[in-house]
Amino acid sequence: MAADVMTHEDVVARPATAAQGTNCTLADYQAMYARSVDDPDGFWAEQAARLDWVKAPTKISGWSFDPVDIKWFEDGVLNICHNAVDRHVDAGHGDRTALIFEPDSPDSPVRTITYAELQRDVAKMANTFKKLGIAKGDRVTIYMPMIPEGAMAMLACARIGAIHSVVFGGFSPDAIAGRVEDCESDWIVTADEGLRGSKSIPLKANVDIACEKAPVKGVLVFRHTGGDVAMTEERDHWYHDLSDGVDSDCPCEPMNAEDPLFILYTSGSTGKPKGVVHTTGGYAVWTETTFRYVFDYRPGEVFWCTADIGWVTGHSYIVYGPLQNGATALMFEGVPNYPDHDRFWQVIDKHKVNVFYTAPTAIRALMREGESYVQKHDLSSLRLLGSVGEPINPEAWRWYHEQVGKGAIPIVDTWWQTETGGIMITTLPGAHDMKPGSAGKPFFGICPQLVDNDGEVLADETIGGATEGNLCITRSWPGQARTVYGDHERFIQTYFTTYRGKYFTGDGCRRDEDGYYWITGRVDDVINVSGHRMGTAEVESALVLHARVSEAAVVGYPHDIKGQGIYCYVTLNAGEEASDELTAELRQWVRKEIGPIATPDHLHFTPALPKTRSGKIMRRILRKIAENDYGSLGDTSTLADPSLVDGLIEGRMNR
Ligand code: 6R9
Repeated sequence: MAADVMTHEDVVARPATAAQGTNCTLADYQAMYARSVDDPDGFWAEQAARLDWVKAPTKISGWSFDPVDIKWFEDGVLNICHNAVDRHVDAGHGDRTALIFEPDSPDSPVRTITYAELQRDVAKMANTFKKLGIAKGDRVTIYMPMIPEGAMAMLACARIGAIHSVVFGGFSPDAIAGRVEDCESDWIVTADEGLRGSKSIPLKANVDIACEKAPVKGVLVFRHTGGDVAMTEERDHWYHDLSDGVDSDCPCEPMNAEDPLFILYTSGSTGKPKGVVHTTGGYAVWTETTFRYVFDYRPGEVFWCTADIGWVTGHSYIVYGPLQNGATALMFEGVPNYPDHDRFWQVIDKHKVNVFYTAPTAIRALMREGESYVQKHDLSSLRLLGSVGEPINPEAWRWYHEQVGKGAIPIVDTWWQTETGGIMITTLPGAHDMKPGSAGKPFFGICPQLVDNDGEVLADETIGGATEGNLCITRSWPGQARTVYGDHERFIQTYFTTYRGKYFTGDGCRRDEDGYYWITGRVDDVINVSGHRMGTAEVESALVLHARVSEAAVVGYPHDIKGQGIYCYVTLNAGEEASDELTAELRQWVRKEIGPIATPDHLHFTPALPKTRSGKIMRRILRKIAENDYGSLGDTSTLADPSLVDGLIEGRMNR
C-alpha cells in the first residue's frame, strides 16, 4: 500500500495547540468522564449551574428505561430563550454578534445581528405571536428559509412557552400537512419564498396547499424575496403588518425543566415520521455543554454549522448550542455549489470562520470538483472542523483534513441523532487523537454498549474491549428525547423494546481496542441520503399511492456523493406497462409527496417482489441486488418463487 493511503486504523495526532478554550486535555476528559458516570448528579448539577435558572433544580436525574420515564432537573425552572439571548445582554455583552446572515447570493447584503438586537427582535416577535393568539403549550409549525427570522421564530416560541415544530423548507405540502395534523398545530410561521442556488422555493404557496388538507387558525408570513403570494383573509398575516407598533419588551415565560420545548419529526423504519419531543432543561444543558466542549468554544469566534434549521443539527448547533454559549453563529441560506463550487470556502474567508461543521456528503461533492476551489481562498481563520450526519469515509476525511484544514487542525466526527438532542460520541479537540472514519469516544455521561441480535452484551460495558454489534446506550443523558408526541407507546416500542431496558439507536457499530467507536450505519430500514434520514417505508407509501403502482420495496445502495441512494423496486398494476415516461412520472410523484430529498435514484420495474411463503418481502436480497452484490445473496430457498431472483439480477445489471 502506498505510504499516502490512509487506512481505517491510521491515527492522526491532535495538534499540540488545540487546548486553549475549554482546556480539556486527555487527563481532564478521563477525569470528567469518570465523574460523569460515577456521580452523574454531581456532574450534571455543575454543568447546569452555568445556565440561569429561575429556580435551580434540586433533583438532577430521575429516569428509568423499564418502564420508560425520563426526567432531568425536574423541579428546576428556566427559560432557554433567556439563556440563549437575554442572559448575554444582562452580562454586558449586548454588542457581541449573535448571528451573521450570509444570503444565497454573494452579491446580496450580509446581515449581522447583535445579542441586544436579537433580544429586541425576538421579544417583539414573541409579542406578535401572542397578539395572534399563540399561548404557552401551543404547537407552532415553522416552515422557514435559512434566514435569521427562522432562528428568531424558534426563540420567540421558546420565550412564551409555545412548542415549535420546524418543518424543513424542502418538504412538500403533504409533508407539512401530515406534521401539522399530527401535533395539532393551529399556527404556521413561514415566508413568501426561500432561495437556494438562485432558485426560489415557494414556501407560502406550499403552506396554502398544506392548509387545504390541514386547516390552521393562522399563518404568519415574513417577507423575504418579495415574491408574489396569495393571502387568505383572516387566516394569513404579514409579519411586518401584524408586528407594527408591537412592544419589544416581552418577559420570558418561566418553564418547568420538563415542559416540552420542541417537536421534531424524524423517520423511522416503520410508519409515518415520529414527532420526537425534547423538553426544556435537559436539552438546554446538553446543547450548552456539548457545544462548549466539543467545539472547544472560545469567546469571539465565528461558528458555522451548514445544516438547515429544519434538522436537529440546526436546532442544536445553529441556534441553542452556540447562542447559549454567547457565540457568533453564521447562518447561510445558499448551497455549496452556487454560484460556484468554492462558495463554502469563500464564505469561510469572507467571515473569518473559526469552526466549520458540515456533512460528509457536502465534503464528497466538493472534493470531486478538485482542490483548486479550496486553494483560491484564505482559510487560515479555521481552528476546528466538524462532521455530522453519516459515517465519513477515510478518503473524504483525509481531503477535509489536508485540503480544508491544511493538515494542521483537528476534525471532530460527531455521532448523534434527533433523539439524542446533541452530540454523543466524538473526539474532543484538545484531548484525543483522531482516527479517520471513527467518531471516537463517548461524551460525558454517555454509556454505549454493543449487543448482538439477541441482546447479549458483547465484551463489557465498563472495560470495553474490541467488538462489533448493535449500538445501545444504557443510561439516560440530559438531552435525551422524552417521548413521541401523542404516542408514548411508539416511543417505548421504537427505542426500548428491541433490547429491553436499553436505548437502541438503530445503528450498527464497532469498538476497537482503544475504545474508539466506528459507526457502520443503520441496521434497520432507515437510509441516510446526503445525511438526511429517511424511512424506506415512507418512500414505499408514496409510490403505492400512485394509481398505476401495485407494490413497492425501497432499499438503500452505496452512492459516491450521497452516501446512500434510493433504489425502488416497483410492481405495476395488471395491464400497466413500464416506460421511461412512467419512470419520470414516478420520480416526480415521490418528490411531490415527500420532497426533493426523497427523489428515487433508481426505479426498477419487476413483475413481482421476492417474498417468503408467509408473504414477507425479502429485503436482504433486494439490498444485495441493489448493491450489485450477487455473490452473497444467501439462502433464497425460502422464497415463494426463487426464480424471480435471476430476473431481478438481470434487471439490475442492465442499468
Ligand atoms: C445528527 C443527525 C441520525 C443518524 C444516526 C446515524 C447517522 C449521524 C453520524 C452518523 C456516522 C456520524 N449519523 N452522525 N453516522 N457518523 N458522525 O444526523 O441526526 O438526522 O436523526 O440522523 O445519522 O445513522 O443514527 P439524524
